[in-house]
Amino acid sequence: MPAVVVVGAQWGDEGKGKATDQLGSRVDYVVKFNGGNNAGHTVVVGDEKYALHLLPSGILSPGCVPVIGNGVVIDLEVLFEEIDGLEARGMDTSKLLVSANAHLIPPYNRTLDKVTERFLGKRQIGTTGRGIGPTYADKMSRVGIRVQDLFDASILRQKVEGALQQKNQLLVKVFNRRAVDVDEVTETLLGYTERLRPMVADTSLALNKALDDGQTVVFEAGQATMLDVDHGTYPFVTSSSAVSAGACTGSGIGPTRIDRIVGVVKAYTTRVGEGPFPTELLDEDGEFLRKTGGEYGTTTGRPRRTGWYDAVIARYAGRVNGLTDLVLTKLDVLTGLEKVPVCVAYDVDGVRHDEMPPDQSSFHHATPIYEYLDGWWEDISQARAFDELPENTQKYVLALEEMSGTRISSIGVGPDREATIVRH
Ligand code: 2SA
Ligand code: GDP
Ligand code: MG
Repeated sequence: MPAVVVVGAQWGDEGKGKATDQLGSRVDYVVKFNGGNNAGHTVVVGDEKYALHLLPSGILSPGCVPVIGNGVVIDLEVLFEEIDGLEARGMDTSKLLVSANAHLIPPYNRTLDKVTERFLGKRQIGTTGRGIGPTYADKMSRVGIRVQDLFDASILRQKVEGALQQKNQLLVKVFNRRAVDVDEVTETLLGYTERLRPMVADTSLALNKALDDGQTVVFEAGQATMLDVDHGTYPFVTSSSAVSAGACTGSGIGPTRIDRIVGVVKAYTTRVGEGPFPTELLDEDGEFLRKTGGEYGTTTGRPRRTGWYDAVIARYAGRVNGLTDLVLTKLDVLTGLEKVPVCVAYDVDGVRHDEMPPDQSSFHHATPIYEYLDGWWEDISQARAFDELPENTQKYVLALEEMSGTRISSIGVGPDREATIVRH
């Protein structure tokens, strides 16, 4: 399996971190290709729990080279905090490679993210407040600051000055804030240069060479299909390419190099932040899923919105990502329900939609059409083979597979690395 992409098939937090980590022992490189420290991946190894934000999950596997690709936006303060935190727990972070083309999140973009959300009031997106949107906007507007700019102080200063020309107007005149000082920002960023220098590499070249040599590379998406800036529920999305194609633009490999595209999907659905969510549960079933599934943001601690499995979304994710297989996670969370509803289609103003409606306002009005599957009561967390699962659990998995249109290759029955059933 030389090049594998792992993407979220819903609205994030499907367990991509665990899915990537599990491939870890057989993997030479793990690449983060989009997003920044808005992401939160929790990986449980024995009694230890690791929350990763900027570092790819491969950092937890000895021998694996973690890579931050050009498509990522980096908050250097957070990067070094995360590195220090892992080193203090005895993890080796010395192999980390960082693309010279990745963009930096300057402190003023964190401020802009937060004040813009406040300004939007009821129309807010519910961002993580980490400066992600403003930094990708700067990249597209060609006023972004890149990793390589740190190595020329006068260029860096010019770029910060250029970016602040517009932003200070906005901060002072619209948001009633004080102007940001060019020298202060430049000095703060330069303060990280020497620590970052040894990690900076031509990551596109390194990854292509690794693939040429037959090594295994896993590309790990942050966020998910329904949060993708093109294919998600725009404008309630993140600002990067979270679908499989983003692995190419965000790391500098061509599409022909990819062998396998794994979609990670929860046995139910969650979403953090604002935006439409047809199967959302605002009752005690929703609370049951949140409590039993521990559905609170890994980065911000926000309670996640919860709902039943949505097969329309899974089929859509299969299509826009070109999924080869699905990893189904958190099946254990559904134990103890009499019936488990699964959304098979939507009703939009009296019309049945088997596929994702092409326009956003229909999706806002979509109500789920459910099929009700039989539940199970047995503890499944110790099962390690498909036929060790209760009959109704097996039927649930097979029904999801059929409705979602993609083969389920692995099933998560607990947070731990070992709590997994691999299907051959
Ligand atoms: P942003 O900050 O600009 O990317 O926010 C835009 C939308 O994207 C959503 N988003 C996420 N949704 C789920 N999980 C994410 N990561 C963290 C986690 C979230 C947390 O793993 O738990 O801790 O709150 C993530 N990152 C971004 C966000 O909610 C907005 O809807
Ligand atoms: P990611 O952003 O997709 O990596 O997912 P997160 O780490 O934000 O959220 C997934 C959560 O579910 C984490 O706390 C994982 O430890 C946990 N998890 C992953 N797989 C399973 C599973 O099969 N069962 C249970 N109970 N928890 C799981
Ligand atoms: Mg997460």
